[in-house]
Amino acid sequence: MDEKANKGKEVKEEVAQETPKNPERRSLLKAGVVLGAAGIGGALGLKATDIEAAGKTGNLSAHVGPGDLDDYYGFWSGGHSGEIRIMGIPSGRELKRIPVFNYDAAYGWGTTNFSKSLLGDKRSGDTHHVHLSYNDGIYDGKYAFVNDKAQARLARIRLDTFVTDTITEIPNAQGTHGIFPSRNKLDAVYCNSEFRIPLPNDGKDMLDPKKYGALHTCIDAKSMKPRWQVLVDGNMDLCATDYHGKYSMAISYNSEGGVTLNEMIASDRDWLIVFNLAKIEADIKRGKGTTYGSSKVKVLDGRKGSPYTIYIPVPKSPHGVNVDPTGRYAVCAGKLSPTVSVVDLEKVDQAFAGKIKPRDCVVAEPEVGIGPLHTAFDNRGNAYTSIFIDSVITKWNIAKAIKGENPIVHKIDIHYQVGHINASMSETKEADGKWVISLNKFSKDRFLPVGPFRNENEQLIDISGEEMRVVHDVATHPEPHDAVIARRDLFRPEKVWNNNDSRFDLERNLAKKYGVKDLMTAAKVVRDGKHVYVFMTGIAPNFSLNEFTVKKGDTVTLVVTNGDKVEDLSHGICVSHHDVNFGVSPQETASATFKVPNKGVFWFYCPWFCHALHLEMRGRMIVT
Ligand code: CUK
Ligand code: CUA
Repeated sequence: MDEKANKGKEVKEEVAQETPKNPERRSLLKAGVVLGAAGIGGALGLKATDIEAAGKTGNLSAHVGPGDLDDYYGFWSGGHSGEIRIMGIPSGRELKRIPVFNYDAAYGWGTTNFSKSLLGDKRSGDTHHVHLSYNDGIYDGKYAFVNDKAQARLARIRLDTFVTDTITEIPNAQGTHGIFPSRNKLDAVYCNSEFRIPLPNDGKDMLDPKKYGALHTCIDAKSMKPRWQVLVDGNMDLCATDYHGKYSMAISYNSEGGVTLNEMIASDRDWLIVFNLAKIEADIKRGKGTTYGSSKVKVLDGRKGSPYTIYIPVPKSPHGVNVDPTGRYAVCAGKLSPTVSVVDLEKVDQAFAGKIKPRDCVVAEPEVGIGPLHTAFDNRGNAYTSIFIDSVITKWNIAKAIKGENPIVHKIDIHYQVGHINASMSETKEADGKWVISLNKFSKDRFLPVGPFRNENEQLIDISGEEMRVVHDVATHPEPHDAVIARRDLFRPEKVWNNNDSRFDLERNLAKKYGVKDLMTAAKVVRDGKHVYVFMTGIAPNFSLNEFTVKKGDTVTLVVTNGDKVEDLSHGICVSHHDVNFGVSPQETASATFKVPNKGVFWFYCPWFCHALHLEMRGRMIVT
């Protein structure tokens, strides 16, 4: 490996020198990103284009006819939009955008008092990883979780109503990136902080990166409160859990602890860190651990040599870690090494007990292509690894890799530069081997050009046969980071809100305080000093109030309930010139609070086309 690594360095320099002055996009990308990867291990000698059609391809169709429903829900990370998106698979139809860390006028996310209570004054996020809650290795249909890398937060989305219900700030963390929930039951969500920072980050030790640290955080999946944190070496990237609640795992690069690019990629090997959850929980229960700054969350020291962790060496600046549907193997993608490392989780206990070396848990390390990032699985013992630099997906057989045979089954070109990949039900024990989605970072020539900021491309791949087959290009908004494809029968979304839902507690309390008996029929204006509370109901095509009067300089809280019980009949309210606009779906209540700085007449209106007389569904706010 040493020799290869040195060779890698030479090639890196060569590549840098060879970068042309006006490089074509693809070559620029290769030169810029390949860095240490190009030379290590050399070329595989097997190009996608060289592969002869050796077997049968599947014959699944992405066509979902008018009126027909998709077989799967897709849960898509919205990347730097800060939202998540719900897709129909295999059609690729975008069904819904769920605002999470972002502002969204359609739903009034960032406007309503409920959403503001979660967001504070932040309006942006960077979502990377969406995962669903599990019971016994299968999605339980209750929640989705998503990280915000930008501001170190974790959000929970309810899947009865497909709305964000909690956002948790992770203490002592920056760049919260990989997350993964427990797979045995609804228990915890493990979150990796990628960036090493001074602990506490209060102005001390800023120029001494050796003292920086990164924490692996356990968030309770029910309360969404942090339970504990563990300090580690390196920068954590992707996260995974086993199927039994014994381990969480973190890929860790920059074992060097460097702060510049060259420092960060100096070592041949970094790690898969495995956390011994029982040991950690037991010591936390005993009151062990320290705290940093104002956070009360206990932190255990899990750096190398601690009883809480083992550090399994894997090459090189690794990126993804994915556990196969049998639960036995964790596959670590090499990124700057053309290999994937197969870790046998059944050996991990022996490594914790000191009976074998951590590296002995690695049972195979096949070469799969230049720049491997993430791996998905079918139900026939095959793995599918996304290869960023080669722009291919490599299908390889896990058992063959372990036996030391050539494991490569097929490679397929994708367009272009795939990041994440996932397969239908891949992260459950019911992986079904039907579809792979390739989430590509570049679309280049695949769609009509739309200016310098292009859409990106996702390709749906039929994996039901021996060979893969691209069946569909789906243009997507930047940036598709990760996605989960889950069978539709696992979800039972509500059609109408339950008007007793705890989500409306704030509005219900206001109603109680100001003598409004029933929000479903409310029509009341109450003044409390300089604050005016306006309660109204929308039932198509009317608001229960045609007008209300306030005074210049007042603060207004507008509580609006959709009194209709008819499925699909949304209303909303938009107050002209006051930056207030939010929707309410059937039996939902929401509120917004705003200032009225100027005298005048301001029409409020329903912005959702709810009725033939929708345009007439409006009234006046009179400011005297
Ligand atoms: S990371 Cu985006 S390609 Cu944030 Cu999951 Cu690998
Ligand atoms: Cu109600 Cu339009």
